[in-house]
Parts: sequence; C-alpha cells; structure tokens
Amino acid sequence: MLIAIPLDARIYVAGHRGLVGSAIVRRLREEGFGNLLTASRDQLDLRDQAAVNYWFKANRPEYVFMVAGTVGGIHANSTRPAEFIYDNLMMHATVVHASHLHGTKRLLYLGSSCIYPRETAQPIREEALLTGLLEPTNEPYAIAKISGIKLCQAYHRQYGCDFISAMPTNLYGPGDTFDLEGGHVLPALMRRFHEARAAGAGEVTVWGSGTPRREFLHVDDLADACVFLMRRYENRDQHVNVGTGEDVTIRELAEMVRDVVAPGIELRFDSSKPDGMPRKLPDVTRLHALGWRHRIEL
Ligand code: GFB
Repeated sequence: MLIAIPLDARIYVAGHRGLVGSAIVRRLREEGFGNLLTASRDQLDLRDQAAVNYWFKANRPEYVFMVAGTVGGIHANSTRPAEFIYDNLMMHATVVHASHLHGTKRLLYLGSSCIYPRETAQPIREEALLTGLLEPTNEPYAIAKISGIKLCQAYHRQYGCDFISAMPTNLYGPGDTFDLEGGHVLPALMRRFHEARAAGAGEVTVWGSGTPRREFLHVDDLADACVFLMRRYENRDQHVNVGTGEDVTIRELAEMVRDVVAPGIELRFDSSKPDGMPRKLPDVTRLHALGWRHRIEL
C-alpha cells in the first residue's frame, strides 16, 4: 500500500547537514515538500532528551528521517569507540522516544551494514542479525546501531508506533568527508591520488591488504530509497537492507580511482592498517521485491 505524504507535511530530517541528511533534503525539495524541519548541532543536541522533547513539542514533526549520527571510517571507529557508542545510542533513543511522546506519524531509522556478524554467509540476509560475533573495529558503533533497530521495534510492539528501520551499505557522494584519518575509503583514496598527482608522487599507500570487498551506494540513491521506504515499507518488525547488490575489492576500488585521478601511479598496501570485515554485502532481495533498485553505478 502507498502511504501518501502531503506536500505540506511537517518532515524532520535529523542530521540534515550530513552526507545522508543533505541528500534526503535535496530529494524531498526536488519533489516539492515545502515544510522540512531541521536543527543544526548547535541548535539542538540530539543526545539531550529534555532538549529533544522541547524541540519536538515546539515543531511537531509528522514524519522523521532519523539519519543523524557520529560516523566515520575504520580508523575513526577504532580510535573513538566511546564517542561512537554513546553519541549514537543517545541520538536514536531521544529522537525515537520524543517521536512517540509527540505523536509522530512515521519514523525511518537508518543503521549500517556493520551491524552484521563479521563471519556470515554473503550476501547477508536481514535474518543474519545477532547470529554471530561482530567486527571488533566497529563493534561499539554496531551495538549502538543494532539497539536503534530494536528500539524502533519495541516502540512499535508496546505503543503501536509506526517506526521502520533500513540498513544501508558503504555510502559516498556529495557532502562526504575527505578527512584522511576519520573518513571512509572512497573519499580518502580520491584525495590521496589527487594529492599524489599534484605532488608528482610515484605511489599511493592504501590501508590494509586490498582484499576486503565493499559495496558502495551513492547517497542520492540511498535518499531515494529512504523516501520510497517511508511511503511503502510496512514491516515494523523487520529492518530492510539497502544497497546495490554488487561489491568490489579495495584493490579494484583503488585501481578504479587511480585510473581516473592519476593514471600510472603505483599502489602500495600498508598491512599494518586493519582490513575490517572481509566482506559485507547486504542481500537486497527484500528491497528489490518491493520494487526499488539503485540507479547510480560506482
Ligand atoms: O571505508 P572504511 O574506513 O570502512 O574501510 P569499513 C573500508 C576498507 O578500506 C578497509 C580500506 O578494509 C580499509 O582498510 N582502506 C584502504 C581505507 N585505504 C583506506 C583509507 O585511506 N581510508 C579508509 N578509511 N579505509 C566502516 C565502519 O567500516 O563502514 C563504519 O567502520 C560504518 O562503522 C561504515 O559501518 C559504513 O567499511 O571497513
């Protein structure tokens, strides 16, 4: 069934300045939604339940895209575990609770594909959740994101809240961070090859062995999937994976970036850096069955 969202609906995008949030704002504006609600970090600390309650009471959002978070690549996750678990636990807890208290019609919560066990059958079906040990480099973050799924399901079960969850894969696109320490692999490689070419360097260092496989979904496709799911996904007891269904090795990715940005530069793999999950290809059968597919190829 299609859930009709009126163009003047009060839609809150939590995390509107981030990679995902800014893409969702673009996508909603394109469609003519004129009543988008946003709050920057200095206007509203999403870790503060009282402040979030006050903001919800004042702004009365009817639809909520909960896509705010403290995020980062494998190095950021490994070196800032306390921030990653505390910030992300608190942000979804306050927003989900306030959405319940203030009668939000529908909420979409975004997790991450790192919620799945390190060793599990690939592609990873949604049912694999909590069937094995997590990847150590991002376990704190994964625990926070898993609890967000369970929180939405609990609020649906106890209070009848219409809250759904989606699990995207590795993302890239406009608004990404190019910070070499805290960022993800694709923007980091783009910057490394760009700087190597500018400096006339002969080689670029790639972290890890180059053998892990990753799937990359453009953030505009994810934004489209989020709006699609907000209108159509009605299984409040089961999260849904969002992805392209195709992955590449980190070596293939580095060669792809090199061939575009700085042809001929050598790759050097730094095995002192962690590889993280060997592979994390979410199974997107459920999403495809709903009628959605990605459009932007890597
Ligand atoms: O993108 P990335 O940091 O996140 O790393 P994850 C992906 C792979 O790329 C790892 C390798 O095997 C890295 O070792 N890599 C190679 C690099 N060169 C680089 C580089 O210069 N920078 C970075 N960052 N990686 C994250 C989770 O894991 O995935 C997050 O930690 C979140 O919590 C995100 O779930 C989607 O895919 O390994």
